[in-house]
Amino acid sequence: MKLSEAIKDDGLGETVRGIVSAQAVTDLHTHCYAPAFGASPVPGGLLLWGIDELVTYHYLIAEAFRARPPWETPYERFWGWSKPAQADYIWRTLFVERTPLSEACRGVVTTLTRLGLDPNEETLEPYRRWFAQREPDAYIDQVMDVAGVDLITMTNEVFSDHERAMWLRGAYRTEDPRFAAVLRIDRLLNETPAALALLHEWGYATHPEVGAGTIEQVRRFLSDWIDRMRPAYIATSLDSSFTYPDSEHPDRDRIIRHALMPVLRERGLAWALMIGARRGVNPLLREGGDASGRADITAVTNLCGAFPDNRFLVTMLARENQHELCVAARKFGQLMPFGCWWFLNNPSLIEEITRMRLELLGTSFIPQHSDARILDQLIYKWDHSRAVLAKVLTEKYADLQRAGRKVTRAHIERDAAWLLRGQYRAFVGMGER
Ligand code: FIX
Ligand code: ZN
Repeated sequence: MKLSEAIKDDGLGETVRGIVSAQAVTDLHTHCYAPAFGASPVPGGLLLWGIDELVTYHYLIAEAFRARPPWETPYERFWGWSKPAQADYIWRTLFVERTPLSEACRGVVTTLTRLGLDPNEETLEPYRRWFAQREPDAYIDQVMDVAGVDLITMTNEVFSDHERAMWLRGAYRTEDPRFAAVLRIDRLLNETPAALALLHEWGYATHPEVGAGTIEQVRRFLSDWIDRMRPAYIATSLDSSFTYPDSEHPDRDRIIRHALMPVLRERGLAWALMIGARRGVNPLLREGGDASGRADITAVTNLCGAFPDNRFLVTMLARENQHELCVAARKFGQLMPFGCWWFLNNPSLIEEITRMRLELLGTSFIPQHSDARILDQLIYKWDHSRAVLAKVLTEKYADLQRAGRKVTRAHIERDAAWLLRGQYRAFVGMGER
């Protein structure tokens, strides 16, 4: 087919699917780590990979407690088991005794299949034997190749003692070109007094009363960690009650206004706000115990209005916030909606949200991030999201052709490259690596 030739409607779906599948993705948000941070099953290894990690993903733990409620399998009993024992239990409960229909279950199936394994085994032993033959560093290349991911953005928790110590001792001094760092500062904004006390311990002369001196120290802390991590952006997840301006949390308000915003602006970095998690609704489920809540979009529009020279990457967890986030983005060019986060990362919701974003924003948004916690999940998260993106794009191209505009292969390639890779890189000012 010639580049300039419009694609006939009957071949459109296949062409779009082919292009979207072949397009390399730059993944904006994951919890995957470079191997320099250590890898599972070595204790303390931050890079999680392999069958036992895949099957004990917190989404699946929560689902296992629905299949067998806590009066059948008490939480303490489950947490007392080793990781392989937990994985065996989840496999039996969700994949053998029941049909693995949920998105998280299907994800394990897709991942195994795309790795060339048969996902119909009764036990995990055959998979364990296969994974035992992999070595994490080379396996990262294999997973990135199968998933079609060219860069994995990490989430680097400066308030985790374990991770912070690794950065301080230079475990990651030689940057891994497959990964980008992100300075994640949840505690500073969500538990400000405790975070300021920690900063004090770490040599920053903060004071519990947030005055000019403390603001100066917080700026120094942020700058030091920007220098150390060289992050693609700074990130925070915020409760659904987040507001700005914030008279209920004056210290948080002051830190955002006088420390975070100026430092980000000076360093040319975006702030990623992940809004709408309600943490610890069921602490007995540990990582799986967080829920979602509807947030107030005026926090986002007020930030954009107050800081016109700052850039904001925003994802919101509640389905109810998606339309107003698109509307807000139409008002502020410095606001970039991204991803279908967590409980929205399901085909039906990705489809709805992506369609709405295309209709309201054209291609000026970042349709998805994987949020992979376990390396292998990159495979299914992107496989499933690409399929939905291709479906929605096909529908939109067909509408456009019906309206009289020719759509060529080159147009589709340009759009896919921008949506899956270019937009994120351009927004955060990431050069070609
Ligand atoms: O805060 C976050 O980055 C969330 O994505 C995670 O903490 C959450 O547990 C998750 O895995 C969602 O997909
Ligand atoms: Zn995340």
